[in-house]
Amino acid sequence: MTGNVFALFESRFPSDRDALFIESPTRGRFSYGDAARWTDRFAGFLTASGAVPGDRIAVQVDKSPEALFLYFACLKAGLIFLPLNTGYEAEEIRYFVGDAEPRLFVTSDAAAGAIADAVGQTTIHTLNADGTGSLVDASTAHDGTTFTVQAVAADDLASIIYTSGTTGRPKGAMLTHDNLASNALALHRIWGFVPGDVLLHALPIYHVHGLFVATHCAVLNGSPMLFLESFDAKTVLGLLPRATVMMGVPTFYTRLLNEPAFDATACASIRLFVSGSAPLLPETFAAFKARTGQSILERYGMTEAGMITSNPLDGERLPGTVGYPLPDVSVRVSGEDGAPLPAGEVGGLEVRGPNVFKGYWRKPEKTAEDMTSDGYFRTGDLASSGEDGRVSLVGRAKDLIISGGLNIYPKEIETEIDAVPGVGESAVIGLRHADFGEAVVAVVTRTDGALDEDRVLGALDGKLARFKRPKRVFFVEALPRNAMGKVRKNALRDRFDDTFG
Ligand code: MLC
Ligand code: AMP
Repeated sequence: MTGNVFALFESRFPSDRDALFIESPTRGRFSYGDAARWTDRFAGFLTASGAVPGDRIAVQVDKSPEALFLYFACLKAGLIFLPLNTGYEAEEIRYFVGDAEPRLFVTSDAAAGAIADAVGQTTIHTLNADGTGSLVDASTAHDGTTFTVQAVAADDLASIIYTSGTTGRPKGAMLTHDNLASNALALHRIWGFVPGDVLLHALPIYHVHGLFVATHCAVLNGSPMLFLESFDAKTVLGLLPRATVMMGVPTFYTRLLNEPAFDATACASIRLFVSGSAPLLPETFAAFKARTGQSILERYGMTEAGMITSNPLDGERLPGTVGYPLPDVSVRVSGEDGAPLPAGEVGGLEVRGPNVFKGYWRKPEKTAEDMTSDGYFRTGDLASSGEDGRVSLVGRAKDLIISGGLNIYPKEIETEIDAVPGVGESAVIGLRHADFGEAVVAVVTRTDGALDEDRVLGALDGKLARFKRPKRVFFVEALPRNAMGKVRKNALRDRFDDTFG
């Protein structure tokens, strides 16, 4: 019995291979048989090109059915899938390639020129959202061939996903086949997937939410996915009557609520709305319930540990809480001295279980720093746990902004801004934003009085993904500091609180 998670997936493909797997408004219909064929084609090609188990395949492409099949192919061939947000710019790519040393970098034809220098000597192939590209052409000879699942150990790596941090450069979180399998099986069970379920999939597939949580549930259920290239509220509204489950970040739900036509009738076929990746505001939960009669199920997770807790499918879904630990997952709340805290007290949330990653790629000291001696991972989230084990997140120990479900670490942006000529120093903060939940803002002191917002932002071009760019830059005489010399970001947040209304 192999530990390859793809063997589990394949065992759940419907026996009728004509059964629908993906329906895309732009790309049409792909059956489970199509998925199997493309997976074998890509796996055969990658292997014939010399890729061997353990090699990294970096993939920065727009969402498409073939992009998902490339992920499957990597799993099946024992290669390590390394997805990258399409927003990452050349300088960010240069770092990822240097750190991960992928055997192959897959990009789009449109982006290939801009990143060529950053990718260096690494072989490049292309895969475009319309299903064209050199990867497709080069793999033609493998179409229709059969590829046998590569035997791997359950704790061999299936994927590396980069996550940023409060200090230093992004770190590659190493996820094993068993991390993915155990989490997928748990979610499939606790969210009660049943024959006939149809998943509305509008998330990107370069982060754990869209790639693992959503896709794996559908595959384990042998279900179809209505697969959108990106989230568009009107398109989603049109497709909802054909779906039974939808997963999204809170921005999806606030945008749906902004659609006057969104009501109980529009989502009458949906049995489950799931939210995660960022806090779902209790007012959004309440507005959604008032409009549709449905309670959004909020769950909590992170790249390093997959899904950790979930509100119940059958019991009460409480706004402002993230529910109970998944089966086989244990969580605890610890004080600064590392001792577990009693129910109700706020401390650092720690997690242990088959979902917890193997460590940071080539960073054993960083991995050791974040693990306790008894095998718990320190999430960096602040939480309290109720008497019944229900978890509430109450803040973050890490200086992190979550904007539209994407994590942004201020330090990374401050470092770039501080290097701009004419800048004295900077502090990057997250401010309340009706659409993104939090929006990035930079507060800057200048040594050159002529420095303006455009020049600061222009200096970030090519260096930082655009979703990380401050939506505003404010200039101040001096940054407020506490007695220890630390910037008082709370004071800045209060001062600029009403920037976005
Ligand atoms: C896009 N932009 C953003 C942004 N997304 N800015 C801040 N925050 C975001 N999240 C910027 C773009 O750079 C662009 O700016 C402008 O907004 C319009 O871009 P767009 O592509 O048209 O945006 P839109 O389609 O509206 O995208 C917004 C979104 C998307 C919320 C639909 O970001 C999204 O799908 N988010 C989901 C992210 C996700 O999957 N998170 C899960 C991580 S896993 P400019 O300047 O270029 O014009 C995780 C673990 C867990 O957290 O628990 O799940
Ligand atoms: P990432 O590192 O991109 O995987 O993001 C993980 C982080 O997202 C977690 O550590 C939390 O801070 C945050 N997060 C995920 N789900 C939730 C949620 N339901 N509520 C609040 N924060 C969340």
